[in-house]
Amino acid sequence: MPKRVLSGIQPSGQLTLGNYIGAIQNFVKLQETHECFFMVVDLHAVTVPQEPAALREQTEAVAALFIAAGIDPAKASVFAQSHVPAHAELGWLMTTLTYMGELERMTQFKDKAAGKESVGAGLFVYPALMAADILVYNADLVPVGDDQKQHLELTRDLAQRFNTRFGDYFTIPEPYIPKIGARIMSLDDAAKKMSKSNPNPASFIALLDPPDMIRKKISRATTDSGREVAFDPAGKPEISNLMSIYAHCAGVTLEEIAGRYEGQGYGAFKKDLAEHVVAALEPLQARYREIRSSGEIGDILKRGAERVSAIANQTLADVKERMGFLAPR
Ligand code: AQP
Repeated sequence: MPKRVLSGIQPSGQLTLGNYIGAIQNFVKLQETHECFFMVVDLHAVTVPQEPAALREQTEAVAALFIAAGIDPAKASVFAQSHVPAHAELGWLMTTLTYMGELERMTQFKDKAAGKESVGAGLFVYPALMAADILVYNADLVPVGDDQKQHLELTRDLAQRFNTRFGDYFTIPEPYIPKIGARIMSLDDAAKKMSKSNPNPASFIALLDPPDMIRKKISRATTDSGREVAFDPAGKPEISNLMSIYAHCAGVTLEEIAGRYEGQGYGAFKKDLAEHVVAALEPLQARYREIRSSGEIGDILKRGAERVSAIANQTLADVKERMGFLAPR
């Protein structure tokens, strides 16, 4: 039996190069060897306020970007989280197994709540819903960027907790994190990860940014002092981040990049980097436009939800039985 893979992306803004390198590129690879489930996690997106029209548009856009990036709906199930109600119900059950202290320790919550006057309770409990997303399919492997590692640890703890209390049932999922590019940083501040919900659009490269905008954003990206193109995340975080992006988009190693720009300074490096990013994204953007204009996304999502629902509903029924819920007649 091939191992089962589950992952998701929030339709909370325009997908970035960080989402692509940290997550989607691995989705595309894994579909060749694993049973894959990739979802647009719309229930997570509403943990921060969303305009209804924008949420609908972004949900379709994320699904279309999955396909444009190379996910084949004949190989992998692509669906919207809210189309499979078992996620929300198991999410509640997982919330009841989660301790406040565990949620309070989540760095993503702390980052997103920082400086806000009022923060929705959904943002606080979201890791329990994420645990349900994974456990409802008994997934073996979860391809994510580095920022999701802590949430995955919680998922593993919750699965173990459930198994201890109610008898062995859940598979304990493993993270699958890229070696380079697991955390692509902001273009304006290498201390922060690149994020689609960052209000400053110059901080990220969106997968659908036009070529000239990509060139402009990269030429204005912050760089460390000095002029040597060298990979040193502690000493040269900005250049190291740009080098990781270069390595992914051009398909070369960090050593090759350092060798290529020896003695040339940052200018030539950034100029070439922009062209590699543009070249990597152009075919994806062309496919995206085709898919959106074909109007296929609704059907792809419908078929995906139909395929995965039987598994999710069975897990939910098993879990409820183990927890002592009376079965409906
Ligand atoms: N900067 C990043 N580098 C590498 N991987 C990243 N991911 C996100 N940012 C980077 C990975 O992309 C997947 C989708 O993430 P998500 O949409 O569920 O939410 P997120 O992790 O919170 O990503 P964003 O872009 O920062 O979204 P917002 O701004 O809405 O919170 C995950 O696998 C994540 O690790």
